[in-house]
Amino acid sequence: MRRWLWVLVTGLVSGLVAILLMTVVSLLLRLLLGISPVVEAVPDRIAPTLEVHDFLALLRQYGGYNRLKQLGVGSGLLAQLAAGTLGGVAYAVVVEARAGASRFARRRRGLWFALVGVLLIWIVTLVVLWPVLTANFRGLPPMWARPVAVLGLLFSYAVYGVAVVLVYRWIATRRYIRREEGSGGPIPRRAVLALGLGGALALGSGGLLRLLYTRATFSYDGFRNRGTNLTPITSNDRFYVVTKNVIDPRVARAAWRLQISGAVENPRTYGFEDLTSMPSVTQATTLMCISNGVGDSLISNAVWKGVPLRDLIAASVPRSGVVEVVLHGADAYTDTFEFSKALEPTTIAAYAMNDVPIPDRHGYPVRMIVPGKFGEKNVKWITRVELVTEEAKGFYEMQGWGPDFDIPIRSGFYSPDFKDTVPTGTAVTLKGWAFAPTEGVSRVEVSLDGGKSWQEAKIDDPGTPIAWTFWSYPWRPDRAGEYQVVARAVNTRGELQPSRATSIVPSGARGYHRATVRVEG
Ligand SMILES: Nc1nc2c(c(=O)[nH]1)N[C@H]1C(S)=C(S)[C@@H](COP(=O)(O)O)O[C@H]1N2
Ligand SMILES: [Mo]
Repeated sequence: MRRWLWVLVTGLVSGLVAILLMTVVSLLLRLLLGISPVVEAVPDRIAPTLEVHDFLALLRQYGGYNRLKQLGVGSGLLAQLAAGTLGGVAYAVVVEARAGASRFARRRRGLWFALVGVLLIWIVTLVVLWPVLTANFRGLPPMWARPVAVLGLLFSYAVYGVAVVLVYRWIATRRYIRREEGSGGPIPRRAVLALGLGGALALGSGGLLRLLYTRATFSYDGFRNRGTNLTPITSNDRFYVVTKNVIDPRVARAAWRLQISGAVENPRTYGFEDLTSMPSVTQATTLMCISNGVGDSLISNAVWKGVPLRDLIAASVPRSGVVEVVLHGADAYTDTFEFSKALEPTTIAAYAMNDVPIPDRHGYPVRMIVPGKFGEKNVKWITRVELVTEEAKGFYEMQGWGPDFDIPIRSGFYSPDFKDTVPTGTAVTLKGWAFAPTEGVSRVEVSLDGGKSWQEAKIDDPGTPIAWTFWSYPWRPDRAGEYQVVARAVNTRGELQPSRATSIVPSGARGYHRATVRVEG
């Protein structure tokens, strides 16, 4: 009995120390080489397989995407810790299974068990995580990203396996375990020392986690372009942000490449300077997330500079039968759009945003700009454009979003702040934006009576077919009361924004932005 207790304790301590060491190693690999640790890759693997309603139910249940991400990684870390510790116990049991075995026999059994165990877990991991192993958060070219991830995983697991073996051997000296059945003894000093080492490793991984936490997207994912002082061009620090990642890529530009591949005669790979030395276009383009509810602010507009995708495609000579392009990000995010959209002159591989290099969170060094398509199609940190001859589905489309990803005619108020009360007789200027890709806005109308009557608003900034319009409507309410103000837009084809409200899922919200202005006398 006593002997088995020591076997278990020694296995437990060895497993714990080893898994903590592996955690430190995998976090270092994440920081330095951009290799996603298992705890990050697993949620990434699961997310697109969730059905959109289940996905949203989870978001609601756990209080949003950020909470869910934290929960995913947090519980993953705990599960990894538990599994690693149990692995140590299993190792100990296997090594000590036969009490009378010689030291060499034990060692051989232990080595085999560790070797087979590590290889098995590695292979299972590769099979399960295969689709997301293309992620490299330092932006390694696609041809390197997966092999590096595969080797990185093997290295982490090997560190664990070797550590279990060595720590176990070091603690399990003859004095404690090798002794005859039934003998007792104090807690092995080496077990205590090993636990101390485990504590140091725990501190180390805690430090690394804290460092990674400061870079995590929790603080800015879902950032909205809010306020009563919107401008036609959104500054980079106010541009809305949406990302699937727990920690966004930090692409090393020197290593980064953009590959044009798939159904092409001439696959090509571009470095950053190759792109910037090509003829470029500069255009204002408005981006809006499919999750932007009516009256919400996941919408922004910037001036993007880049190379038309069609120039890159032409240089690679597409084969016949191409129907779509699949875009791949450094974070293993993918999205797709029709080949015809890829050939439009305003679909660009952008490398500058409002005259500066694209900030990390918006897709440095290169992101796709796909005017009039929901934000998700505008893939950030892009590393590969793949031409395909069969329909494919992107990250969110797999969840069941769509099938339509064209931004509908939309409009909204951004001023005044509807929380404030307006004194009777004072001037209030109703201000808002309108967006009608890819026709452009021709007119905006405002109602002060909940939609019974409509007046034409003044266009302050006409925008373009692919960039929003800013408008205003001066008003001086002379009677106290609650006014329901409503806005709607008309595109240049004369089509009126549809009034029927639809939910965000599956193809984005529609309907009029209505707000209440309280006027007090
Ligand atoms: N690689 C990659 N690209 C991505 C995403 C992502 O998670 N990974 N999110 C998409 C979504 S859902 C939106 S709405 C836009 C947001 O772009 P922004 O953060 O620059 O506003 O990026 C899209 N591109
Ligand atoms: Mo989005």
